[in-house]
Amino acid sequence: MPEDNIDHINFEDLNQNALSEPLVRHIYTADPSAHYFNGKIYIYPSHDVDAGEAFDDLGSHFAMEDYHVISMDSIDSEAVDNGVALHVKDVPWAKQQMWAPDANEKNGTYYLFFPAKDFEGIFRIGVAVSDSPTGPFKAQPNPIKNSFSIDPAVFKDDDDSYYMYFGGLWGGQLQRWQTGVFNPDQSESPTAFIPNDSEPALLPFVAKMSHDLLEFDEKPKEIQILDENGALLLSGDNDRRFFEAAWMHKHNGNYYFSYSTGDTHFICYAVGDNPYGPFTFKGRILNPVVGWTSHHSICKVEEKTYLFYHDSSLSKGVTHLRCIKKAEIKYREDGSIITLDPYQ
Ligand code: FUB
Repeated sequence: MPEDNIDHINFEDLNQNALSEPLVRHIYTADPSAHYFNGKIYIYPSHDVDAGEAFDDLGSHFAMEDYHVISMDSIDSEAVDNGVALHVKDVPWAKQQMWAPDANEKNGTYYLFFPAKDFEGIFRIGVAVSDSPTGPFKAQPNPIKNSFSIDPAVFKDDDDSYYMYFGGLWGGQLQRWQTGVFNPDQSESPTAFIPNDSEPALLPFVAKMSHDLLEFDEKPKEIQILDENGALLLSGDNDRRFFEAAWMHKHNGNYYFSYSTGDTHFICYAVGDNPYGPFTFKGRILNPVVGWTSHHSICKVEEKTYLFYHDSSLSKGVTHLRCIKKAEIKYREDGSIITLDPYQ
């Protein structure tokens, strides 16, 4: 149910039939990256605000300035806002647009990973550090070397290696990095440099993290997403190809790479046998929500697995004023995920 259809939505009916309720209502939140640390749930969302920027296809209206960490004692308990965890004014290299973050823990230290535009208007990914999962976080003076684009998701594998998955099209600038160097074209067209429909789709990236989690340990590698015949998904395969919002989780020893298809508004997944892929497309996790963007994380809490996602229901459909939600996801015997409908 993307943005252009909202005139037809009766929000009272929609909320009554919604799969789940907003987790918090006093601020707008989006892009929830959820983790289970020491028996509690911590959610690292974007903090949506209305900064008065006009809507455009490069996402200028997503003019967020800070992050708040939301915590929950258990999956059904109240979601608590722990206040400002990091503000853009305290990030030496960042100018604006604090987009979808993630976090992880190593040896009792917590790391917040976040994209923001630098003073040249280029999205980079930074790290900020705290001794508490709720912050406040102290930003490193510079972004991660060789980082680019948006939507970092940092996955800890069973052997204690950490990998960052990232990338996002259009306003996320992934299409500008095809030569390995930022293309400074000023056309401001979100689709400039997107391959033709019959060419392979642009791919997200993964990099193993250094031991201190502050840098990449290797040059980021492209992640292949293949169809059922082993061919790369094509750029025109809009219902299946990667757009943004990467996430990685494991189930029964397999690696599930999930992501948003952006302008077709699905959360999809592909499965592989190692953290680098290739991953074979398997299906949808979540059908379109109210609002243009769809973004998620997947977090195991005790024996169950939950999808954390967002929609724009709290603001009655305003694209950049979203609210985070959660719902249980279930797997079939063969490992496939049962698709969720956000409204019944
Ligand atoms: O929240 C800003 C951007 O919108 C995120 O980085 C994207 O994933 C989309 O949700």
